[in-house]
Amino acid sequence: MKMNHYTLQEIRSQPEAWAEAVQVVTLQTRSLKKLWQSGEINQVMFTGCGSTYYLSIAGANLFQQFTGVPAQAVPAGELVFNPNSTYPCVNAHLLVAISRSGTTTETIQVLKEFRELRRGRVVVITNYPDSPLASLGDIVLGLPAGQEQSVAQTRAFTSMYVAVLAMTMLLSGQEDYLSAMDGLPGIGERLLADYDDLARSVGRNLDLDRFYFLGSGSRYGLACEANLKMKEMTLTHTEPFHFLEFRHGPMSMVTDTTQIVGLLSDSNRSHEVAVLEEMRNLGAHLLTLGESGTNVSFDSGLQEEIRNVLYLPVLQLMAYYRAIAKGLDPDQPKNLTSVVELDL
Ligand code: F1P
Repeated sequence: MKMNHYTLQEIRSQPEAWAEAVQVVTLQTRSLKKLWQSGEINQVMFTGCGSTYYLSIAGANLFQQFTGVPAQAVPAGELVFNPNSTYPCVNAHLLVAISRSGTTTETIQVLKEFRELRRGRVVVITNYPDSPLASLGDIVLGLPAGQEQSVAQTRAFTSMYVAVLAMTMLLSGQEDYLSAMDGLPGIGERLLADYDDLARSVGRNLDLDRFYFLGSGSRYGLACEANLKMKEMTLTHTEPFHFLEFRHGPMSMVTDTTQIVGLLSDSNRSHEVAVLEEMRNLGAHLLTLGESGTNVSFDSGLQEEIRNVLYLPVLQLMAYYRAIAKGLDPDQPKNLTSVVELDL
């Protein structure tokens, strides 16, 4: 079995792309601040497709938390085909369009219509700064170090996520948090080395037949992304939930072949752990990630929201190892292409 998959190289090299993302945003400080202060922006929309829609969920949550401006994430396809029920009724928007390729048809269509209707200003975040989508942005955060060969997003996703995080810290005036982000790549590299064995042992346990990823607040979008990695790379039934939501029905699915992955916060740790303990009593296998006292402990010393990207590398590795254990090719997931281009 081929072991030098692109996917493994991309997962392991992603911390380098995080450093580029912080630098790219920092270099665009003036233009980002000028756009943000250019006029009363009273609604921020994040959009993308698949992984980049989940990134939008994570980004919108953080952006509203730190700037106080209402922010929401909508799949690009919904903005194209259901604009009246998705665009808020105000027009002073900032649209943040996120796309690894910069060629996804729905996302490009959103920007074309957004500009035609003069709904507001646009920031494009992409790994291909010369892409068609990038040409439609007022500001482009181009992240070429996040480019990848494999279909399922890993390095690309986290490079764009770090750019969203850095932009959020910049526009909310948290320059100290922005400079603290320089520590992320080194911590990411340590986690990838320290927890490779754990990721491999969970990934190789083929008795597990369903995975649930639990995350709340700014971690929910990341739980969605980890869920998608597991689907795309390993063809396993997986679902993401907000922690407390899991009790309201989905817990009926818990068996002794169920893996529950908890993206634990500090701020709501006790309520989140209570859910996990109940599921352990139903027979579920647990894997917890967080700053400390967890199976995967970051020990980062960083402020809670700055370290969210650290939840992903070990979970990406786990999906990779499960794909290998199942005899699948993680570089080329079944039924998928790296970009969806449509004739709209
Ligand atoms: C969007 C996307 C990915 C998905 C798959 C197909 O691509 O839907 O999120 O995982 O790779 O393409 P992009 O707009 O981010 O390039």
